Amino acid sequence: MEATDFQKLHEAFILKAERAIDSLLPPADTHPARLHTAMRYSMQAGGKRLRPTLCLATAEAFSNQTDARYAATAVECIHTYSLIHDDLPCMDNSDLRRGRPSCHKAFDEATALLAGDALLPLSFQLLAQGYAANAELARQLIIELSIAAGSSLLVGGQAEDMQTASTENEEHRLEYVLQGKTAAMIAAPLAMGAMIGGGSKSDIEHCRRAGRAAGIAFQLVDDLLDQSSNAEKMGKPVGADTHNGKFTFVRLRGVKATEQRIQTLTEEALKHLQACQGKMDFLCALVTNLATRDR
Ligand code: GRG
Repeated sequence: MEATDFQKLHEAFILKAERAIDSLLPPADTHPARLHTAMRYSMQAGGKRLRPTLCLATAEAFSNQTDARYAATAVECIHTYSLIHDDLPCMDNSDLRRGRPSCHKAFDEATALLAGDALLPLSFQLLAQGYAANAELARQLIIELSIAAGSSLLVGGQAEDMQTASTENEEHRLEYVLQGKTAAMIAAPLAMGAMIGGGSKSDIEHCRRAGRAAGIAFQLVDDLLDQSSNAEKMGKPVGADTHNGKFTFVRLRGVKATEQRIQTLTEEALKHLQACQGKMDFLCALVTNLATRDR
């Protein structure tokens, strides 16, 4: 796919995601207004919109008959709740997110905690209501997202990452954290998009696997950028991993091995996408671009 075509499509997906978020979130002035304002503050702070883009683009790659916007927004709700909670003083204690004060800095800790809490059920409400006309689809989407966001993946990965570093089983622990904290929430929108687009069982599984591989690659790129980029470009503090003594793949194996693994994982993701029956050009270009991103 030509770079300019990719760019145009990418921007269109981001715009579609932004519009869906705006229309599906409770209005800021609905009581309790401070809570709803905080939810919108974090949801509408920009960000790459990678997860909703993956969901919208995958659904379209198979068919555009069913509206993927509910699922795209649901995934971004979970992602944003996890960022809000991760920034809290009891977790990463980070003051900057998506280029502006993190939710608890702009509001207060209790409001940030509750804004994250409220985004979580909103996500499942969107799936249950948005796909009510196809109860089996709604059921599958809810299972996919709840597993990805649950105690064995997103929350489990975060819990493992919060444990004090030890030298025992470091590689094993690191893989668990990578799968849970990052890859799960990248695999889910791909699998969900394939479900919405009516992909076969095999398509859905290939998309899920592509997401897992691309998700780990995404995190490894993030780890490299944490060492080499700056806060202005990233919209969040950099150097935090080193500062917090976090075990990352880069710290464990070095830059060269990390770059090599990013390439291998990207090839694996592409292989899975190319094995699908849909029109996968945009998704392949997106996965390739993620490996070379600089923010
Ligand atoms: C609190 C349950 C709970 C989980 C927190 C998301 C998270 C888990 C922690 C944030 C720190 C981190 C490095 C997470 C790994 C996933 C990741 C790279 C998130 C940032 O995703 P981007 O770069 O963010 O896509 P934007 O803001 O662009 O959407």
